This record gives sequence, C-alpha cells and structure tokens, in this order.
Amino acid sequence: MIIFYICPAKDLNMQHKIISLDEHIIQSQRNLPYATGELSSLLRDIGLAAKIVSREVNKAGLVDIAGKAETENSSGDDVQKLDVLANDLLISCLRNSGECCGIASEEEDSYKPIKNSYKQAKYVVLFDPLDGSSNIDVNVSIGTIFAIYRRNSFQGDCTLDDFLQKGTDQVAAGYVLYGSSTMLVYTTKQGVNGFTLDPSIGEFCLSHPNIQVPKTGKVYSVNQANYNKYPKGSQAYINHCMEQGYTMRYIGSMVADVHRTLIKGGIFFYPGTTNKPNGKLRLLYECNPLALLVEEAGGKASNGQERILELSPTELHQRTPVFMGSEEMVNDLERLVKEFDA
Ligand code: AHM
Ligand code: MG
Repeated sequence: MIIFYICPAKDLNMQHKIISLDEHIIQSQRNLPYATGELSSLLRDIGLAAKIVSREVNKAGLVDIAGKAETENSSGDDVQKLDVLANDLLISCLRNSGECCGIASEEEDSYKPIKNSYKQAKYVVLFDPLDGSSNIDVNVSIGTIFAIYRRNSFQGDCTLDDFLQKGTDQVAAGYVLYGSSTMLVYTTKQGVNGFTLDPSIGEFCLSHPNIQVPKTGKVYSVNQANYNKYPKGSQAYINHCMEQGYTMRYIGSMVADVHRTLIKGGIFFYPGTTNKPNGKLRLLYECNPLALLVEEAGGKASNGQERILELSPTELHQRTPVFMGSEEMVNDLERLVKEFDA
C-alpha cells in the first residue's frame, strides 16, 4: 500500500511518499526471481501480530493485565501475563497465515506443529514473544524477536530438526521494539530496514532504510554488576572500555540494547558467568535473529570465539554467551577472550 501522508501545520504544502511495511515486503519479493509470495505473506502476518501486541503493551498500565501470571516458563523465569498474551497472539496469527508449519517459542517447552488442511506450509518460525519481561511492569522498552527458517523435513508434521538449524540458514529475521514508539526491524538478507508504527493510520512506515552499524562506537552494554562472575576475557574487555572512556548503557531488554547498538554503534554483550557458563540468552530465538540483523547491517556477532550464526544447535532452549555490534569492538573483545580465556 502506498500512502501519501499529509503533513500537519507548517508543512501543509509538502507531501511525503510513505512506504508501508507491506509495500516494502512486496517490493523486496520482486527482487527475488523465484519468490512465491509465501515468505512475504508470513512476514505481513508477523507485522499484523506486532501491531496487536503493540496495542496490548500500550494499554498494559490501564487494565489489569500487567503483572505475573503465576507460572514459570521452561527456563524457570517468571512469566508475565503480557508474555502469555503475546505468545498466544503470535501463534494465532501464524496459524491463520497458512504459511507456517510449526513454531517454537521461549514460552513453550517444546515446538508446536501447525496443521494446514489445504497446503503443506514451508516455514517454521521461532520467537521470543516478549523479551525483557522484567521491564513490563515499569514501562521500560520490551520487544518481540523472530527467526524464520525453511523446513528441512519433506512432509507431514514438522520435526525438531526443522528448528535446530544454524543461524546462517535463516531466511528472514527481525524484531519489534515497543519503545517510545513501536518499531519493526527486519531482514530477508537484502539489508536491514526499520519501520515505525504510525498509530494514527495503523501502519508501519519505512523510517530507517538500509541500517548500517557504525564500524566502531563508544558505548558498551553489559550487566556490569556480574563483573566478578565473568570470565577473565570479558573482565579485561570491560576494563578496556573503561580505560578508553566509553559510556555504558544497559536497558536490560536485549531488543532495545541491540537496537541502539545497530543505530549508534557500540557493543552489546552477555557473557557466561560462574554459575551459568553459557550465559542467559537463548541461541535460537534471541541471539541468532539479532546476530543475522547485526551482520546484515555490517556488524559482527560472536560467542567470543566464533560466529553466533555458525553454532550448531542441539536444543531448542540452548543458551550462549553473546557479543554483538560494531565490528572493531567485537574484534577487540575476541582478541582479549583469546588472550585470557584460551
Ligand atoms: P527474558 O527473555 O526473560 O526477558 O530475559 C532476557 C533478557 C534480555 O532482554 C536482557 O538482555 C537480559 O535478559 C537481561 O538480563 P539481566 O537482568 O541478567 O541483565
Ligand atoms: Mg527473552
């Protein structure tokens, strides 16, 4: 859909061509000679789910919806009511899309096949429906993260192997940030584009075309309170950041911290700790999709030794240490990890 946006007040005589998310998805599909439209349709349905989740997040303070749901997810974290709602909304949008044969979610112990009576859908979707859940109750940015893969099983119900693919096999990935405005950022491996939700027309409009991560930056983002639990290499890198006079920013919502890193440069990291050697963040639906976006935008994403996207997953809810952002900063980190944690 092409929208001509009439600017208010002083800009009354100016008309800007706004490119909506749906229009962008369709245009990108035209660049792929063998595209069938199925992935585009799936992405549009995720966009729709994002708008509904955004609406619910924005009224969280108004209705009795925020707060704990008195359950724990498979990783033992408290589950908030909005997490459950976002999870259910995404599943129902993906079920209705007809293009998705299975989902895996941070909020589900196991993957869920989706049956389609009229066609054999090609794609599986992995997501964290509402990441940064400890920030829900305090009106701080949270996000949805998603990764899309082509199934590698041939027929019938999808299998665990369809989900345990390397990050390099993703066909698309993205996130939705529920912040001071709602943004959807996605890639189909043809660059990274960001869209801001205009609530007055209910459309995601292209606001950040072709996002590029600056090669270096001056912001590091880590939970420094865990310093004494980090391996020597990560400690040495934090010391290096302080010696260089870098600024520290840590929101505690990975989507928001990585979004800032994509736009302004810097490094976001969550190393292993003495009690959790693989850290906290999940490979399949947190680290891989964000690593694909960061790499597609010219940055780097590593577990300290190798590319996040090259890791071979063995479990749905697997965790990994993660370091991502400006290439030069991740290179510095990797050098120190090699020197101190060999
Ligand atoms: P969640 O999936 O339970 O919300 O946890 C993931 C979040 C990330 O968004 C964030 O980077 C990290 O947990 C913060 O963890 P910590 O409070 O240990 O620093
Ligand atoms: Mg999460």
